[in-house]
Amino acid sequence: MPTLFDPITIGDLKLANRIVMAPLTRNRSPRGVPLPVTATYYAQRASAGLLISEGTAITHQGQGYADVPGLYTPEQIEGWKAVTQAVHKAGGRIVTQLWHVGRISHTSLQPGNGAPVAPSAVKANSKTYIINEDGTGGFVPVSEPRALGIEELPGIVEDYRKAARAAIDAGFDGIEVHAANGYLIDQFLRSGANQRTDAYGGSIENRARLLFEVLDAIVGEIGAGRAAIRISPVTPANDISDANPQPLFNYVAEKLAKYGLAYVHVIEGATGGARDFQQGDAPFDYAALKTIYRNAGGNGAWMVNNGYDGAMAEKAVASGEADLVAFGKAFISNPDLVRRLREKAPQNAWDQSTFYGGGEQGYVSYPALS
Ligand code: 8OZ
Repeated sequence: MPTLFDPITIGDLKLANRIVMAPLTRNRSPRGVPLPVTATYYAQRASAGLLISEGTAITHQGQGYADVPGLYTPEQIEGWKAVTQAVHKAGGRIVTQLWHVGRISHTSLQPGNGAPVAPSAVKANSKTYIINEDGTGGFVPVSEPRALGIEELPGIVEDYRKAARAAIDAGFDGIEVHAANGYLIDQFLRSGANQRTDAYGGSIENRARLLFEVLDAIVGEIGAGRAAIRISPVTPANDISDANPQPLFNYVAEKLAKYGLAYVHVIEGATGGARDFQQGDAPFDYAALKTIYRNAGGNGAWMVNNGYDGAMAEKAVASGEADLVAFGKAFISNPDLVRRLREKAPQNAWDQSTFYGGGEQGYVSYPALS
């Protein structure tokens, strides 16, 4: 019976254990450039089997929040090099999460202060975080998006390919495509945000087309063993919805099987909220999703996330339900979470007020066990 603390090989990566730091937005990268303190932050957490970076914009157009990092300028790539070197020196592994927010953005964050882009010109009932000219930050409603022209989509696929290459140049061990939480790829996937009538809208196959074009490009560029994906079949995050998510994600899982990705990362339920959250007529069947993936030949690691504590995680791995478990907020406040889980030691509480933006407090200030 495998335990949470056993090593595992996933794709091209050898991990020391099955505990993963989930991607966590921290808004501490002015101009999209990770600071030296960001290297400290990730290196402090390097005992995780795998670190997944915070969502990292593939282009300026993909930016949706103030001070989130990018991978599209030389300065950003240099900034990340210091991070990946620090993590590797500490014995860890780190992949980056490639992010295009689509409609979850604000004109002030976009090139030329233009409208954010989306599958359709449907505004989300959602907010984003911006920093005003006087330096104060705050949440504001997202801006009205414009629908992407079909002729623009190859450019977006190309942006993902370039960002995957930039990630490898920056020293990352691989990439995770952010196809979750109501951002661009999820906006194409799920019917609530996609009203297109061309080859990218309507049928399940059409709505999933952009995702698979992106994966084809990335896998062609860096290989499947360093590529992965994150999905969230029923989350309502960022006002996203689908009337019938099970067949949609069953299709996605079956098609993912042939890629040979390092892992498939599934957010179960509402991101950061109820695990039994439901969209459509029936509870989502995650076990069925995994079975479809395995039966279709999918051999990537199955990573689960959302509200796991140590006991749940141990059970998920021991039973074979999951190969890897990703922890979010607990990793913000416990740099040595792996040790605390192993020793069943008490955990530091997190301070929500320092999640987004700010300096070292609440970032690199949480103590490890002595
Ligand atoms: C919280 C704040 C900003 C962004 C996600 C990237 O939900 C995010 C995110 C979360 O995936």
